[in-house]
Parts: sequence; structure tokens; C-alpha cells
Amino acid sequence: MTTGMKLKQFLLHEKRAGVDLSYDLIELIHEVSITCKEINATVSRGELSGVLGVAGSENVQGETQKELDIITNDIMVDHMKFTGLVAGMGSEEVDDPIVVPAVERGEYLLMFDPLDGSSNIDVNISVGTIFSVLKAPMGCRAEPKLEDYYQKGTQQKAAGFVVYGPATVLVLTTGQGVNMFTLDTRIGEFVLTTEGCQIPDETTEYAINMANKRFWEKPMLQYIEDCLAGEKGPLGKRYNMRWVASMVAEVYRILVRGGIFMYPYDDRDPSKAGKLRLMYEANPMSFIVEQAGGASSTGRERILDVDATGLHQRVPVVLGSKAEVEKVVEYHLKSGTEAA
Ligand code: AHM
Ligand code: MG
Repeated sequence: MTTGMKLKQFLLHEKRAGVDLSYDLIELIHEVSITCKEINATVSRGELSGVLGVAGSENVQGETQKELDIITNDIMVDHMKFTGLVAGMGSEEVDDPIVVPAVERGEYLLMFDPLDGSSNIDVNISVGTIFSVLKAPMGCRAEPKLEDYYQKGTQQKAAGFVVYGPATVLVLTTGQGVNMFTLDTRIGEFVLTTEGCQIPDETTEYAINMANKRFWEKPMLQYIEDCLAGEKGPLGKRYNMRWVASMVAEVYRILVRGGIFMYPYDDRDPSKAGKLRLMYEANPMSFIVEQAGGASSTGRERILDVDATGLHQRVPVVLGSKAEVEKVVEYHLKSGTEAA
């Protein structure tokens, strides 16, 4: 009976049961969970924390940062830098790799989005922290080069996210399925509450920002049109739509009851293949979704197989219930190989 175990206790239990997990990786995940408790403490105080609203600076993608984006980024960096577990870090909020002092260097690279969905903070809707762990090719022996970060999603050693919602929940995979740990605020520990999440294969619920419709490619337009046609249309089902504008909340919902989430290719800016970032959002979420029996694609290619060419690279994302994702891929393949 593992439900009820605390996060680190559970990971050590898994290791003893034969799962391939290094002690350093277990420690790293545990340390990340500590920073997420700190982020949770800040976020959950809302207006009381005095940090809501626009900070006035812009991040590397030219988006206005909320103060909390910066604060939560610093919480993660300042903590993880001195754990002896990471060789370097990549953050959605920072242009270049984050350097770790030589004496503190560890074996892993940590990629993270400290506060995903932060435009929701002021309106009190769920936000979250997303993270992905890669092996540093040179380990602790040298400062990682930029190219060391350019690893495919299939190389991830662990990925997870914490959603700061009505309950604070850590969703984690180390490549052996997906487990959920709920923060028990009475004892300050993440406790295993769901073991082996399984995304239902089929769904009738889709999530997409319809306001971007005019920028989409033909296959995406066609798929959504067919969803809207309902039971009388070619898909033969009555669909429902959701859009939280917070990827952590959307993926959490999909893990619990299935669904499909799409932030597809759009032609607003030819230098960006989509809105979401490969290293901080698409790869970790795809690893989790696949490990829960779902699928994840750009529409044409499995996301975990996409070549990484930049720290802040964008990628179209279609993920969730397997049969539905495969349907969307079919629409793309049928329409030929142009674009993205
Ligand atoms: P962020 O990392 O700047 O918060 O952006 C990512 C978020 C996702 O959580 C969410 O799915 C999407 O952006 C919402 O985009 P939109 O504002 O187009 O609805
Ligand atoms: Mg984000």
C-alpha cells in the first residue's frame, strides 16, 4: 500500500523495488518539491503578498512579466543552485542558461517554468510550476555548454508539475507511469494520493483558444469545424469545450478525466512555431501525458522526438487522449506536408 506515502519516502521505496532512480535524482525531485512549497506559500497569499500586478519588465519572449514570475523564478534558482544536484538550469524567464558555482555543481540539468499561466494570477485561477530533468553530459566536471541543453524530450530523466489550485498537487513521472502527490498543509508534505494515472483513450472534450482561429492551418480549422458539427458531423460525437488558459490546469484535467489540449501552429509570427516552449512546457507535459497512456504531437511529429535547437524554442502542441490526438494527426497528415 503506497498511497499515503510521502514523496521522498515513495521514491526511495520505488528504488528499493528496483526502479532505476539515482539517489541524486530522488534528492533533486525532493528539493524541487520544497521550492514548490515555497512558491505555493507565496502564490496562495494572493493580494496579501503584495506582489500581484505587472512588474513592468519583459521576459526574453517580449512578454510583460508579472512580479510573481520573477519572484518564483528567483525562489527556484536560489534554492536549486545550492543543492549540489544541478550542473546548470534553464528557466522560461531567463535568456541564457543559469550558471551554478563549480563547487555546487551536480549531475543534472533542470529546466523549468516557475509560474505557468501567470496571466491568471490576478484573477485567482490555478497556476503552476513545470519542470524537466536532463542528465548533464559532462556531469559535475564542467560547466554545461549551451548545446548540452539541446536534448530531445525522450532524454528526460524526470518531469513534473505542481498545480496551485484549490488543492496543491505535484504530478510526477520518472518514466514509470505518473503519480500525484497532494500537499498536506497540516504536515507540509506532498503525500501520494493517485498512483498510476491513466488518461482515457477517447474523449469528447477539447481545449483550444478559439480566438486564434484565423491564424491556424487548414487541418486544425477542419478538425475544430468537425468538432463543432457534433454528432451529425464526420466525427459523430457531441463535443464540449474548456479553456482555462493555464496549461497546468488543462493537463491536470486531462489526467483526471481525459480530453485534448491544443496550442497549434499559427502564422502570427513566422519565427515562432507556436506559443508553448519545447523545453519548459511541451517536453515535460508530453513525457507525463505519454506515461499516463496519452499521446502528444506537434500535429505532424511526436513532441518527444523534436530536435531541440534553442533554449526558448516554440512548438505546436496537441496532447491528451490517445485516440483523439491520433485523429488530429491524421487531419494534418492528410493535408500534406506544407508548413510547420
Ligand atoms: P506562460 O508560460 O507565459 O504563462 O504561457 C503559457 C500559457 C499556458 O499555460 C496556457 O495554455 C497558454 O499560455 C494560454 O494562452 P492564451 O493567453 O493564448 O490563452
Ligand atoms: Mg508557461
